[in-house]
Amino acid sequence: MSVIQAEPCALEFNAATTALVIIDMQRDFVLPGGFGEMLGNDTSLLLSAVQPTEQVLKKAREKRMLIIHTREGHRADLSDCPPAKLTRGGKTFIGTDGPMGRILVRGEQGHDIIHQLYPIAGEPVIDKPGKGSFHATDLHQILLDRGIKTLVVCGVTLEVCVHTTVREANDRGYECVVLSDCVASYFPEFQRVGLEMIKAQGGIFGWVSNSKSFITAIS
Ligand code: C5J
Repeated sequence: MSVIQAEPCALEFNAATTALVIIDMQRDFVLPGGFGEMLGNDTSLLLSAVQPTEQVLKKAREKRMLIIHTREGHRADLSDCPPAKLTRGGKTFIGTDGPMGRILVRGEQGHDIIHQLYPIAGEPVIDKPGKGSFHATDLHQILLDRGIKTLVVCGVTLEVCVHTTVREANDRGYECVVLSDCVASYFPEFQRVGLEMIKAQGGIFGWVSNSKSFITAIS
C-alpha cells in the first residue's frame, strides 16, 4: 500500500487497484486553433498542466499502473452530438472546419491527444461524446474488470470534463484524487474554486493532491 498526502486528508491506495485517468488532453482544447480557442478562451492557460502530467504519466508507466486516456468528440456525421450541444450559446463550432480539421470530430488532428501525453500500446483510450467519461462509454466496465478502486485524475478542463468525471466516478464508488498541477482551466478563478469544491466538506467528491506528492507516494 502507498499513502498520498492530500487534502482534506492523506489517502491510502494500492497501485495495483489504482488507475491514472488523463482527461481530454486533446489539441482541440490545449492548442490554438481548436474548440477551446474558438469559444474565445486563452489556450495557453492549459499548458501549465502538461509538464507535471508528463512526470506523473512516466511514473505510472514505470509502476505499470492502469492508464486511461479520454477524448471528447463525435462521429463524423455528428449523430451522437445532441442538438442542444451543437448549438450551445447560439454557436455551431462542433463539426466545422478549423486549422486542425473538423472541430471535436473523431479521427481529425485536433481531436487527438497532444504528443507529450500520447497513449502507448495497452493504454485504453475512451472516446466520449459527453463531458463525463462514464456517460455512453465502457470506462466503468474496464475499471471493474481490472478491480480498480482509486482514480488519480489529470486533464482539462477542471470545471467541465474533470469535474463531471470525478462526480460520476464518486457516485460509482471510486476514490478520486485530483492532482492540482495536472489539471487546468481557461479561468483561473474556476481552477481555484473547482479544486476547493472537490475537497470541501471532508472531501465531498474526493481528494486534492499534486504531482510531487503522487510521485513521492508511489516511489
Ligand atoms: C470542455 C472539457 N471544456 N474537456 N470540455 O468543453 O472540459
